[in-house]
Amino acid sequence: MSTGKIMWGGAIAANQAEGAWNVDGKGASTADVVKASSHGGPSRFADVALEVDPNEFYPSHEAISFYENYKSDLELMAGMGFTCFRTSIAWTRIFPTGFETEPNEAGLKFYDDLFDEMHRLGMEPIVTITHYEYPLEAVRKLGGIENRAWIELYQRYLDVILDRYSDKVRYWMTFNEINNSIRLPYLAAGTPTVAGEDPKETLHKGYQAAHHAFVMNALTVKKVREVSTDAMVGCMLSLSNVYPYDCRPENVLGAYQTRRRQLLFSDVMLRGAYPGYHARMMREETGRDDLEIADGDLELISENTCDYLAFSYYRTTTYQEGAPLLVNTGGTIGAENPFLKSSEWGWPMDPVGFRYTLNELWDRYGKPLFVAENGLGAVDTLDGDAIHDEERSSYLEVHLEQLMEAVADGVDVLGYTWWGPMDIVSAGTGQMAKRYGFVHVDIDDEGKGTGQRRLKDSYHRYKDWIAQH
Ligand code: BGP
Repeated sequence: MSTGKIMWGGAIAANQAEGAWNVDGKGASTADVVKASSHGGPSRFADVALEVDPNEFYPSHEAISFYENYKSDLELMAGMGFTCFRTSIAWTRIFPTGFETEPNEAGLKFYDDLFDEMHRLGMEPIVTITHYEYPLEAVRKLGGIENRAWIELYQRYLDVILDRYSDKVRYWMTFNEINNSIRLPYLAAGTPTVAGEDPKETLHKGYQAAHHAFVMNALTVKKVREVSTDAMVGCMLSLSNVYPYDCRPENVLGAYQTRRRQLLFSDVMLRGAYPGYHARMMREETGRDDLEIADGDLELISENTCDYLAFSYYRTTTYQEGAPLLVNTGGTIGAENPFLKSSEWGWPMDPVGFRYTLNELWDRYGKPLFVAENGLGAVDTLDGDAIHDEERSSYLEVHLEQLMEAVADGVDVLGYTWWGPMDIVSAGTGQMAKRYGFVHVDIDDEGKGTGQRRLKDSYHRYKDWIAQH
């Protein structure tokens, strides 16, 4: 049963909201060289040129200028009664290339001011240490986190931010949706595409990147325990769920095996060891048995497990033997579920699946859960200054109802942060048109507009919900 009050709020990521991509000493991140794409188009993370082309438009460069507007934006969030707010620290505001030995004070100051403002408004900062935004210069030189050299760079970053913010931040999350490191390697592990590379080799790099993430996650837990008495560290995974397409035993087994490709990550970071199925899974996927594990890694992982599990839940899909299985920013995509309606971006809406997932994860780990992302990306239509976004309000309310059913089932929920409480840049496509916000932001897919903020009908619906809970 939930031991305390649930924190209600919203979640963003530095690279999808702040803009100011090269201001006050910030260096370019892996997000800052990713162009926009369109829904259904090719992945914007394939073949990313690791340099900024001055003639190109990059959605992260200005985004919604949260770096400049954070005080007024947070006021709007507080207006809904938020008791928490999730965002990430942009690694390259602190270490512009990732290699510096001294941090960038202007970057440190920004997050000091940001966290102070959150506390002033009664919102607990929920901080993602890195959210799809690795230092680009380090990626150019090292590749992604499949290169063990990243552990030293991460430790340096970790020491600075924990020493600086431990008195302001009580809820840390390490790597955003780190289970995407195997199937969205550039996005989640900073791994550049290598033209013509054997896909099995790419997958193996993902498993190696995952191992280094497990080590860095453990180092985070170790450091937080050294510098803070009441702070908690969560691992953060993309855990939208997958059902068997039907009662055919092969589909039931296949769904479970697909689910364990995601739960492998939380198994290691919450239970402290590689599960027995890992070796066969990696061998079958990559053709290789080997993984570079240094002396002490497994002990470190075993002794420093996370305090809670943070995850994103958007939708569910199904496993049908022989049907293609893909992964995008919303999670796994398999065969269509005939019982579910989908959003305009093709994301099925499944509130009962949300209750199911909360129970599944609570039963598996027995550790507090934090819903770090849930939300509906949809097209908004302005009616003068009004936006009657009934579908978004309905998505919110039916999912929150099912969250409360899970709490009644005995699930311990720490908090719920709606993804994109104000419109921000989509990770999957770089669009602004895919709007999640309760607050409309007048910026379009080309980065044009007044930036004006307007309250949508859903703003008041979430406000009412929070007031009643
Ligand atoms: C998750 C990311 C977020 C967010 C979300 C929604 O993968 O953690 O960054 O973007 O997906 O996805 P999208 O923005 O593609 O709609």
